[in-house]
Amino acid sequence: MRFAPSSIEAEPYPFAFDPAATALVIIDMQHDFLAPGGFGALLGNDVSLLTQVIEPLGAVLAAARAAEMMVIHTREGHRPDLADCPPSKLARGRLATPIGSPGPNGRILIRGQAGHEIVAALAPLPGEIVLDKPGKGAFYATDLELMLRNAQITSLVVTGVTTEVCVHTTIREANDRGFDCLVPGDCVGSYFPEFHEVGLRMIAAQGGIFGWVTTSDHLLAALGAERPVLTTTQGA
Ligand code: TIU
Repeated sequence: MRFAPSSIEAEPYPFAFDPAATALVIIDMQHDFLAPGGFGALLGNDVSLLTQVIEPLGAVLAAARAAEMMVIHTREGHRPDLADCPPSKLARGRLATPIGSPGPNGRILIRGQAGHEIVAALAPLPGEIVLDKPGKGAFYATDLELMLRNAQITSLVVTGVTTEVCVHTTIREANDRGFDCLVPGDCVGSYFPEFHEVGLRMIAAQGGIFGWVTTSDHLLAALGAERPVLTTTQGA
């Protein structure tokens, strides 16, 4: 069901939301960033900090699907021969197990490997766009802008991981291309809580220099959806 345009409570001021002209972009919710043994973990990060994004983002994804919004899932990763991996990216971090090395989830950050897949709770449906990207930004070396323009999309709801890396880079790229970006803060996550918080503030500061920040609850309300009540089975 299509929803009429509405206004969403946000920082720095209400966001003019038209679901028909807005795409939900889900950045890199892959095992390589969320599971032990992946790229994120090998960089020295605590991956458990990211899993809290899955539940609110799952509710937003369900509501966006019900509202027939365009949905785009991105994945960061490289060709098996690493032809699309800059030598600088391969060398960065002086990792003992660099991109392409075998790991518990297959070769690290390589397309087609288990670690490269999107977590099951947010798995793409047939008809949804899955965009493989070699960089941090979703516009760099991809056909994202072409697909958005063809679909007459003017605004993006940007979600996923990590707040200050791939989410921020994508928002900055989108902003310079003239797209309005709305970020539900609980639907993005970082290995660094302080970077997450400042990353969100940087988006909405200076009159919304990069975009708007809201919550999944405000976004769900605009989509006529409610957060599912989580029930626990005690004593079972
Ligand atoms: N390391 C880190 O925070 N992020 C990435 O390398 N990629 C994404 O953010 N997807």
